[in-house]
Amino acid sequence: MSTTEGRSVHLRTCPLCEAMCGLEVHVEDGRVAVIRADRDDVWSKGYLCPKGTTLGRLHEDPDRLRTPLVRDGDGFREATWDEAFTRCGELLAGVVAGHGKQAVTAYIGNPTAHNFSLGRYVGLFVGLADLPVIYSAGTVDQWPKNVSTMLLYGHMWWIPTPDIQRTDHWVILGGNPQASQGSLLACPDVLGEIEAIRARGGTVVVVDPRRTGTADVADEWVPIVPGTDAALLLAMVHVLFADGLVDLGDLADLVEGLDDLAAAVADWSPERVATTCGIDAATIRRLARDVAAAPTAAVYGRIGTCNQEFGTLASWLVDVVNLLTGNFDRPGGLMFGNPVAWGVNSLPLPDFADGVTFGRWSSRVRGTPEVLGQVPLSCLAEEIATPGDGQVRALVTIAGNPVISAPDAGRLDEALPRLDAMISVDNWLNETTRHADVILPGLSALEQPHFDDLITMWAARSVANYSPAVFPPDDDRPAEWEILTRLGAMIAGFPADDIDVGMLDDGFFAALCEAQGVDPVTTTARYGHGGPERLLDLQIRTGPFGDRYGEVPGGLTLEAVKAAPHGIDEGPMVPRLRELLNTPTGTIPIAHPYFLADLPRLAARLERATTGLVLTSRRHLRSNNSWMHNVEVLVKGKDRCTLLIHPDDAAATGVTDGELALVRSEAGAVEVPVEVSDEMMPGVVSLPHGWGHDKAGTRLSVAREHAGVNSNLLAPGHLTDPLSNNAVVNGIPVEVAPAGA
Ligand SMILES: Nc1nc2c(c(=O)[nH]1)N[C@H]1C(S)=C(S)[C@@H](COP(=O)(O)OP(=O)(O)OC[C@H]3O[C@@H](n4cnc5c(=O)[nH]c(N)nc54)[C@H](O)[C@@H]3O)O[C@H]1N2
Ligand SMILES: Nc1nc2c(c(=O)[nH]1)N[C@H]1C(S)=C(S)[C@@H](COP(=O)(O)OP(=O)(O)OC[C@H]3O[C@@H](n4cnc5c(=O)[nH]c(N)nc54)[C@H](O)[C@@H]3O)O[C@H]1N2
Ligand code: SF4
Ligand SMILES: [Mo]
Repeated sequence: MSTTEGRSVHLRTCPLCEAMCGLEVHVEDGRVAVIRADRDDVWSKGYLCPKGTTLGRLHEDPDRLRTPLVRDGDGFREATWDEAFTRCGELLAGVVAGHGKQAVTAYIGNPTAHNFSLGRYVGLFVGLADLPVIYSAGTVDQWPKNVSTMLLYGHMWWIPTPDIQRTDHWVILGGNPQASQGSLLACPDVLGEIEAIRARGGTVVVVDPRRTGTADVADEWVPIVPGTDAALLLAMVHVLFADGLVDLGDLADLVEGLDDLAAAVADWSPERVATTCGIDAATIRRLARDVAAAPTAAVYGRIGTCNQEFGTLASWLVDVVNLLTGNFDRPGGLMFGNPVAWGVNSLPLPDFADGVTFGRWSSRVRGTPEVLGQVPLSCLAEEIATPGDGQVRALVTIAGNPVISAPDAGRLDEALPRLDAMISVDNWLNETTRHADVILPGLSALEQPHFDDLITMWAARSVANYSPAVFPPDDDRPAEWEILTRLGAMIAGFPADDIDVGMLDDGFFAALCEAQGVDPVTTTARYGHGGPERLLDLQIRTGPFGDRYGEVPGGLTLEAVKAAPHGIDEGPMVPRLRELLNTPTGTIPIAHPYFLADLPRLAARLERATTGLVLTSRRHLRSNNSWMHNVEVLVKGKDRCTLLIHPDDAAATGVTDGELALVRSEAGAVEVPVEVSDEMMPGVVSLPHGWGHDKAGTRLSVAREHAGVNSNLLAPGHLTDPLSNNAVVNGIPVEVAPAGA
């Protein structure tokens, strides 16, 4: 921090997305005066987006909760922390005593991955609570990638990422970094990297039903019928084999099942899939040949390839194309990140030590077999609403807004009031938390330190950047790690007024020390404090660049990182496959039977005619899922919650630009303004997700004025990718008509 003339400047990593931009927070008279980019940040070098400049507004938002709220009739009253925790204890103990732990569940939302306390301690919550079933935003996001990564490399979170800073050819399927800033791909200024790829003679191709802002700066846009990426990729693999372009490079000894793969793709010619994908066979051949011919290439699939009917096949095949063309685990291809501070997620997964078994249990109502410990998020509503043994009666939401983000959102909204107990760890009274009995708010981003760990598992470089808190918390409010520890302990059966958070935290820390091969007793004795900061020091010191508590002279410590306020850069990604590979065979089963068994389902898709319109999702640079629409500067101006539709489809359905359309699916209907644009391919319409802020009983004064509609009212909950249990929110059949017609 530097101080001049009453203004202090605090350096800070933006926690909002994977770009992890370095910011300068200028504070005057105890308030944020302005937020600018930190040009000297070793990672982002002066890059930022409009959201990063609003951290002060989020902090100062009068609607942001600073005190626990406890239900009082139809509304809420402010409560002390003691009161709130006591109430949580009563509620949870009541349900556990009456119905057992099977009646309790939790939902873990997206900001958990971006929050200093939550990200490090949600594991302790889950461990203590030991709930039979939990839900997360993962099954509306990247679960297919977790499955393919688990089966191919033996760990669900070591997801390979495109090395875009060194590649010559980047193929993007179902990702729009112009809006999202990159996902499962941490790199600041992705559009700048696209420019750089092209400037060094490389090419960038975007495969997407929409001509996105990313496609606008790429060399080529290839429109694709939603949900058919797996067919496209299979045909590309077919071409690689047929043309003799398969070259595993240095990984030949590690890849197992090549002949099975060749046999499986033999009848997946480009001609066979062309009509289904809406891409002609010659283009498919060229796409495959270009990947093989490029000096280095990275094929990358993101949420458009996951939140769809064949998410797992597509996620698997993305990696297959990279593997087959020698573009895996080498600079310029797909690589594994090398975080300075290992994350709790990156540790070996004891449940899967002997390989993966899916379907160890099934959901009660729908009978869906679990995948990697989760069933579809859309099951939650029916598990609450359907009476019987095992009915869910208590729910803890942690930084999540499933009433907006879950498919079949209307059913969940109707089910939540039936719960006997609902506790939300959340900073706003929003569409989900308005159903809670107790809301426990965390600190604002500026009131707590920050250091990313999970996201750096797929970061372009090994960077360490610690941000101290800018403002001290208002009072002696607990941090979220303490809240999670308490809630976990309550579910475990500890009396609410007799929970020793410090002791539980020490136990957690000791277990993590042991996992890292350092002595828990002497290591714990080094610290006079617990919590995430102690954990972070362990993460850094036992990480790849760490000092291992003195064993490695000159190695990194948290103290050393703190002494470098613009961050420390330990260089680009390095090959790590041989170190990380953790499958039971010690090889990559490229033709794993779990994937091959799904090919008949894809073949059946080829027989299904594509008729009518289908709905897809999109993001906008100025939104962040559902929760930043309460920031006036981000929502003012043009309405961004619109139905994008191609001019031909607008003409055919009779809808008009700027007028309301009625969009109807088997799950529900919404009325939304139309935006006619040839950026959509014909046959596909698009709505942003994260809107629909017109519910009664929320405290979101700005968002309410810019409510938009919830696209998940249209997403049928039964549509899932059966291999991963991931939701299908792209490619939903819809009808569009002028509203009121
Ligand atoms: N149709 C459709 N649906 C989708 C998607 C899509 O593309 N299309 N995308 C899906 C994806 S990828 C995701 S990740 C999910 C997101 O789904 P969710 O995680 O359920 O939704 P968010 O909107 O991120 O909600 C974040 C919640 O955390 C709270 N919050 C924000 N910051 C903090 C904090 O620091 N601490 C605490 N305790 N709470 C905080 C907010 O108030 C809000 O309630 O949505 C999914 N749903
Ligand atoms: N500004 C902003 N940034 C964010 C978020 C946000 O809400 N706002 N959310 C964050 C989160 S939680 C996530 S998970 C990431 C997601 O990051 P991205 O994956 O980049 O997400 P989107 O920007 O939604 O881009 C998805 C693209 O997939 C396309 N698509 C839809 N269906 C298909 C299909 O079947 N096939 C193909 N090939 N493409 C398809 C859509 O048209 C869209 O262009 O973004 C993160 N960053
Ligand atoms: S791109 Fe924007 S939201 Fe993402 S880290 Fe940078 S400033 Fe924050
Ligand atoms: Mo996400």
